[in-house]
Amino acid sequence: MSLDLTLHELPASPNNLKVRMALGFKGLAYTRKALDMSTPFGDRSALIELSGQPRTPVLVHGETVIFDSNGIVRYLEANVKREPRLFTEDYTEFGELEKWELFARTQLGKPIGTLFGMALSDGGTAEGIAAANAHFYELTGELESRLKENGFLVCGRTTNADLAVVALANLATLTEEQVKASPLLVFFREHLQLGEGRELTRDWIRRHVALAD
Ligand SMILES: N[C@@H](CCC(=O)N[C@@H](CS)C(=O)NCC(=O)O)C(=O)O
Repeated sequence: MSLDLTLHELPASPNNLKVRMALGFKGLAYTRKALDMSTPFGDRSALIELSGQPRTPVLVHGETVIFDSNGIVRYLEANVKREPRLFTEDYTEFGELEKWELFARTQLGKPIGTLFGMALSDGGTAEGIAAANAHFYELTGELESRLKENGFLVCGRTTNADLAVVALANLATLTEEQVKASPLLVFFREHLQLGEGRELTRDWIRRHVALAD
């Protein structure tokens, strides 16, 4: 489906990956514009002028500008292309779906945020890295049990719950090819692992990340 869609992104970032998986899942073609990162924190002026805030992802659809990854996915579903669905009509399931979005942001995001902090400062300590991995491993245990039922987090199919959690969990399964352009991702490839007993999680990440290609 060809529409006037442009994604302003930081290619290595989880929230941007979430939106690219959503666009791929819905079969929407779009233009990618990477943030200029030639200075340490990147030049945010164009992004701020465009959307009133400094963070990626920002999606432009014709004259409409949308920021925040979950906001963008909701916008796509409600206004651009309903099917295939990333949300649900069911009231209770919708609540479950939003709980997993919150799990990504408030729980899985914690050890990942700690590692981002380390990568962006002094590289952290071996103890700090081990503690973040132990926390991450405990949380992915919840995913592995959940995926045993039918291979998805809610609704028995791909939803934004899967995309939100995969976007972060993917940092533990990065390939050499995927980290080529980003020293930050090299840090994750070297210092974050899924560990043993996470085969369903590993396969579920791989299936969903492929949507972004
Ligand atoms: N709530 C926002 C968070 C956006 C956000 O934190 N974006 C990060 C990338 S994942 C960003 O732009 N980081 C650039 C930076 O601060 O260097 C969303 O979900 O889109």
